[in-house]
Amino acid sequence: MKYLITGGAGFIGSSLAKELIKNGHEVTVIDDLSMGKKENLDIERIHFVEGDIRNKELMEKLFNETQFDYVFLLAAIASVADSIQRPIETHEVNLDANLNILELIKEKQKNIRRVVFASSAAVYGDDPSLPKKENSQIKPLSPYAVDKFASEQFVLLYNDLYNVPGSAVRFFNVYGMNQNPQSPYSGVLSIITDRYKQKVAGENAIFNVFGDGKQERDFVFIDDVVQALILVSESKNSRGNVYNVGTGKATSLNKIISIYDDYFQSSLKINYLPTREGDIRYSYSNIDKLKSLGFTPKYSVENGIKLYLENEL
Ligand code: NAD
Ligand code: UD2
Repeated sequence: MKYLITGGAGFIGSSLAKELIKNGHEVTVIDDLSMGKKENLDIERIHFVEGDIRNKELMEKLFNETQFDYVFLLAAIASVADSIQRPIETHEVNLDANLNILELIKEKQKNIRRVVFASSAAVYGDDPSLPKKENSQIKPLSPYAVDKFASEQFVLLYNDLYNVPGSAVRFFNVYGMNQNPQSPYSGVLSIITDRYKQKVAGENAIFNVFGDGKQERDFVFIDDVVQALILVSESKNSRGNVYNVGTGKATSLNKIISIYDDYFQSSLKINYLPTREGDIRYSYSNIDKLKSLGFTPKYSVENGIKLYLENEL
């Protein structure tokens, strides 16, 4: 099968690409390398296009050249903070470019089997009802979340209106190998891992906890996310539907820190700072809908973190 992954040099996209190649498929990746890295990819076995999904000529050329079976839309400026600083620029990537791609697929990709869009638990905002179900209240609190919701709805609309087979997934807090820790808004586990790497290297590492560490998230391991993406793309019943992707379990940041301390048999220096503005206290998913497709998360946070650290250090 022929696959296109936008944003495929990033954390989740590169892990998906690896699995698809392992399964014998042909994979094309388009990425502008703003956050992703070429080193995340097996460049010999992938058709890599360095470019911006906003570039209409480039996208048209890509869809003229190849008839894809599956398209995964993962490219995004995946930072809430950045979207608040630069709503117009992030909107162009997080919504407009995806709409243009859908239009191109409608016109040029008549045999496409599925388009899968990567949305976010951010669409649920801070409404206190838990766990989050796909039909829970939508309360986006940032341009990022508004664009994620609009893009996923466009994918579902193109499914219903124009017969472009589409599905969407709402990721909770994904962690694992190749997650970039560079920004203060990178996933918290990539930042903790980075601090431990510093400590192991003999540097004076300090990890900042925003708040009391009792905030809880649904941390889902990358291999489970890849499993979910492939399942959603291949299932007949998932057409026209949106799915939470998480574990269905909540873990506090303090518990995460203790799992790392146990693994390393030593404690990281913690600096407790005020709660981050707009931080959500508790978030976790209900994944019954995804389970109905045959999904079972294989990794507890303990097992996922262990595998992550074994690979990363
Ligand atoms: P990531 O930043 O590692 O990957 C996104 C990729 O998109 C990067 O490689 C980046 O270089 C690329 N990109 C950005 N702008 C581009 C552009 N204009 N043209 C081409 N490529 C561009 O992030 P990720 O964690 O792998 O996330 C993948 C998707 O899942 C994103 O859409 C993100 O919003 C969504 N998501 C991730 C999480 C998570 O926990 N990691 C949670 C919710 C949703
Ligand atoms: C996630 C998404 C975000 C948005 C949001 C919507 C990621 C990386 N972020 O933010 O894009 O979808 O959900 O709800 O997936 N923390 C620290 N120290 C640090 C970094 C983080 O204490 O150095 C805290 C942070 O304040 C938060 C928790 O750790 O309470 C998780 O932070 P995060 O940025 O990994 O994820 P989250 O859920 O805030």
